[in-house]
Amino acid sequence: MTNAMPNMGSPPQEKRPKGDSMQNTMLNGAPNTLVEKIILSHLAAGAGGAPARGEPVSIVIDQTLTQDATGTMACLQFEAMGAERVRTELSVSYIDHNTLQEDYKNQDDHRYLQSVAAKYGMWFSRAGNGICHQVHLERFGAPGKTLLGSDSHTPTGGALGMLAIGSGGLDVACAMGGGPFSLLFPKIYGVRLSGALAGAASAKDVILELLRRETVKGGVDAVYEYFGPGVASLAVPQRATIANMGAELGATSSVFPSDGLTKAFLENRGRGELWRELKADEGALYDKIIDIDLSALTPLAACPHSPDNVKAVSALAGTPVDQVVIGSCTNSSLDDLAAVAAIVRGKTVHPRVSAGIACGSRATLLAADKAGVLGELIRSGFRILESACGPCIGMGFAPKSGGAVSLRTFNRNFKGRSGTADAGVYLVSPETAAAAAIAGAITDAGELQTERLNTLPFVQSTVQCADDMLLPPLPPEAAKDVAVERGPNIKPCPLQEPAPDDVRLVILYKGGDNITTDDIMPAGAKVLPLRSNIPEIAKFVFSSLCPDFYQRAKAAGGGAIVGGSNYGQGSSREHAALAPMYLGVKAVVAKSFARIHRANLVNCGILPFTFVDGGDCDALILGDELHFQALHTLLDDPSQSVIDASVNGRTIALKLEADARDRALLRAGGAIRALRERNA
Ligand code: MIC
Ligand code: SF4
Repeated sequence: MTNAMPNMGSPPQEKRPKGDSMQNTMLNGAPNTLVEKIILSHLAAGAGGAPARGEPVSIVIDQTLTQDATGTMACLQFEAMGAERVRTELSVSYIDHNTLQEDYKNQDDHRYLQSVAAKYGMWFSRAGNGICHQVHLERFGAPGKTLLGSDSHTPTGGALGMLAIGSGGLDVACAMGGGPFSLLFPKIYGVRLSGALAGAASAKDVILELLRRETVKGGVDAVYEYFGPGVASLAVPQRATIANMGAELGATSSVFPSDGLTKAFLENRGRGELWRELKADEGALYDKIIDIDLSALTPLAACPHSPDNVKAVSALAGTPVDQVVIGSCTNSSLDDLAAVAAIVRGKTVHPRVSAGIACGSRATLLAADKAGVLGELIRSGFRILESACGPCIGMGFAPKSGGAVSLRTFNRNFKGRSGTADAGVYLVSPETAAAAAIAGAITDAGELQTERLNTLPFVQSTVQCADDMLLPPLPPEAAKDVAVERGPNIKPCPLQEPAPDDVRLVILYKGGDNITTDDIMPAGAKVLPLRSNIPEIAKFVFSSLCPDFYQRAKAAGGGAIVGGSNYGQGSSREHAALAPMYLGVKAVVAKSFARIHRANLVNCGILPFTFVDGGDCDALILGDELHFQALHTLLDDPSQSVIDASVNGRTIALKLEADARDRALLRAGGAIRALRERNA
């Protein structure tokens, strides 16, 4: 046990795993963490006895969210399941990613999604209303609920004490149909906060500090649960910044207790009746405890090209800056905008800097208008971009060429994601971004004298009008007459073949550690409009890392991919599995996988192998042929997890860590085929 500190008035303990694997903890009757409480209160029917950490568990999903870039596939899959109406307490379809509308494609997707929402009983958040996570937090999030979203930053909702998890669209489609969500019972890492933020340190610096310590793979199959006296010094929007960017740790989710500040947040938005107090039990066990003294934090920046490449802003001071963008789903509260306004008041954006605001919600923009914040930002020279994802995924506002330095309050800085291949993106707090916008160089905002604004009254007075762009579900009688609108770019979701027994797979691509889903299936203004058309978007698989991947895959009639550790980190985009599947990829062999991407591979019937004892990765080279025999025996026998593959006369042992459900999906050729088989 670590030196125990009060956990909201009670001592938590660090659970020390014995041996190399995690100890199974019987949950019922023992003191529980908040995460355990939410999971236990949502166990799906037939889930059996008390689940143990590290073992598969199925939970009931109360709420779902989809966004347009992943939502069209999710809705096509939902339609294919034949349900008449969503069966969740609440499902919301957001339009926020593909809003550039360079031609008909994006708008066709919007109309398709709007008509599906009307037909099947979902809420619909119109383009311009804001980014799914920010709007969901403000308008729908509720303590103690489960939320599954087809976007990796769904855990933003953890700021309200809900268990909010990102997944592929197919898993969300199943949850919309009333199905449970299956996951590994996560490890639970306690983050004990003490002190209070001081000077120019911001909530963003809390999560950057955690990324510095834990890295982008530190949280795989874990949930970070926050507790300790420092929690009470962080308002819900600050907690949301931290929970949002927990996705960059690779975590399943991040969860804060629901306390008096949660109550105030909900009451200020006219939703006070949803509040309930939630916290961990005295003596709850954590797999490890991480201590952060908020008062010791100083401004930090995640340097190019990874969110865990964190340095002190003071060490980067003086670096010339070409672009500053504020907003995204990470830093879009009125407090964030007010902090920027306080710094830029009476000043003008430096001539070298192109500055923009991509605010995550229209409600925040309206409140910022009332508070006089928006006017201050416009006056100082910030360009007000649409309330949407925009620059965060290269949908406009790309930096200049020649190694531009872009400071963003966003959550991802993968190479090329900004739309400019050689730009270097630094992830920083709104305060650090604002200081750089004025100075034209990275600057410690602590050196500037600023006065904060009390934003609360402006939030309260804008709640009502912010609902105008949300369309509520239609009643069933009206819904049944709705015709679904399908534009010509919306193509059916392709299917994988059932698993072969004996197969030879050419290695089409070999990458290193931390390959992102942006690497596998890039986003950006050119590619994103093709999200509803797998045959077309497949032409862009690995297009920045391996420009001839498509031709290679076509010529070989499919094959395998080899990667290092944390393969598929980053987004939830199913397209990073669907498009390779369409090109005939049947296996990915990696040192380890990111959680959501691994689940997406299985849903697409792509075998996710790891190396036994981490070995043999170096032995595999591009163009090698992996010969698998008796794959059916591997998939049908739950006691078997290792298979020998022959490669150019050698044999390498590969591991398939898969539970019964995964094996069934892989055998059938993916989740849709498995579902069809079951229904037949
Ligand atoms: C992202 O931030 O990478 C995205 C774009 O929001 C993705 C979803 C997508 O690719 O559509 C995510 O985070 O899951
Ligand atoms: Fe949108 Fe960026 Fe947030 Fe993804 S990370 S949801 S692209 S704002």
